[in-house]
Amino acid sequence: MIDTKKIIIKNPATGEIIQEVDVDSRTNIEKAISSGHSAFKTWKNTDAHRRSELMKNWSTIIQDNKQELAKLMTLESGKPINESKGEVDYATSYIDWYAEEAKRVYGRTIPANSDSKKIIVSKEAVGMVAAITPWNFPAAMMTRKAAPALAAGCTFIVKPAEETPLTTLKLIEYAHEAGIPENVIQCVNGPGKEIGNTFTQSDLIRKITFTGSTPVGKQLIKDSADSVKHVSMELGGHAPMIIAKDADIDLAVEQTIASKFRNAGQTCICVNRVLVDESIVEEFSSKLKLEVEKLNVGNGLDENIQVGPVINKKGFDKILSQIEDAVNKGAEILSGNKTISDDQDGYYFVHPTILKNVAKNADIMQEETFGPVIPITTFSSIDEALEIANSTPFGLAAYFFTNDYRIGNYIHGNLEFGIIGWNDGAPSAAHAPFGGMKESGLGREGGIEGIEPYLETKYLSIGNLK
Ligand code: TXE
Repeated sequence: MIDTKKIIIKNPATGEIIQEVDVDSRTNIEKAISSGHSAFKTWKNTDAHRRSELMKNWSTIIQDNKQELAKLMTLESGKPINESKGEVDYATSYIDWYAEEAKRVYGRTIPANSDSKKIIVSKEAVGMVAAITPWNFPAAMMTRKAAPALAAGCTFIVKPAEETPLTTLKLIEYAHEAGIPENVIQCVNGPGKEIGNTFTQSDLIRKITFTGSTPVGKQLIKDSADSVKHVSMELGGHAPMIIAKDADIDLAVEQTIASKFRNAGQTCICVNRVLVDESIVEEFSSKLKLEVEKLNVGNGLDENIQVGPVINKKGFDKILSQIEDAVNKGAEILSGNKTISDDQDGYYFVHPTILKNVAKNADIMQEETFGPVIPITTFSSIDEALEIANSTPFGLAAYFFTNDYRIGNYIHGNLEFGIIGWNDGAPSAAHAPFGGMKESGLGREGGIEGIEPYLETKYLSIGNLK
């Protein structure tokens, strides 16, 4: 919730106010951009081994403060405390990975078409980078952008989501404590649209990196065109999970739960549509129901809770309207669909819900849910499953379960998605290139690919050597 000068951060599990954060004025933001820009030359020319060392210090300080940071994350985002601790590890894994990659930004030489010439290709930092991050992974979405940017030699400014700025502010504090100069990594706070406009309108910012909804991503791409900025976009997903008739059903049930209920289903790669071969749907659904009903819903500070609240009323209403629409179009509620809400700005719990016989034209089969709901539909052939899987504008993550190599190879080859899990519901890792096709985004974060979007290519032709 925002007034003109303060962002009020509330615990989504209780509705209680945790803290207020100042909204930065446009003048403040422009000053921050200008100081980040003036720091660029020095940071870019700081040798890669030194940058790497400072990043490692940053990672160590974050780990030293893991318990405190995890608690803060649970308070502002609602996610279960064990997931918050896992997210701290996940967040530092990006810093650790790119602290090493900083030392491996290689150029090359090209054989010239004359013996009196030499051509040398080098990679250089793109300049100052502005990041806009969401609330679902307050630590990892920030480090996944900051780490490759700093490793490449870019300076960095981030605007976290209004719901969860506290984790980011802590991470920035730790970065400065680690010795990364204050104007090399900065944070500004306030409403997305205004700050987004300030970023895109600034000629000093050379790259925008964003994780969030597809409509906002499209707007940022358009606005970045005026000064031809680099863009990286990690946008919405709508992951299908295909369960073939030979699949290990117990494994598929376990992985569906692990993928779907992490962060109460508010994850861009979590399973959104479960497509099951019609011959095994009864067995799969009844096993899934048994396991889903064991999950505990409640305040994430309690170690026994697996499903916390959803982030806010907007998210809560979207989930309930998708359930209602599916039921109106013929779906059966197999489990869940209970909510707890007292209509305050906080306290929004949706119980894990399974919907069976979901019509292919239901909203939940077309739009990202961002909530703990599993819609199940059936298919009678792998080609039909692929057609359903590829039938949305999204192309981030997809999953399938089969033990038949030929079927798996065929499914893999025909899915239009950037991240694919085969008998694996948790594919994400700092050392692998995370990102989507189609309207799910542009660019990759993680792996050796993840530093490329922060680098420019420059070539030098040396002539008249003889
Ligand atoms: O997203 P927004 P919201 C999806 C998910 C969710 C839906 C809406 O389906 O239900 O989006 O969530 C900033 N210019 N994802 O409303 O608005 C905003 O301040 C510049 C998937 O939270 O996109 C915040 O920092 N920035 C996604 C960030 O964008 C703007 C994660 C995300 O907010 C802006 C989050 C503007 N005009 C939501 N408007 C994923 N890929 O994981 C808002 N922002």
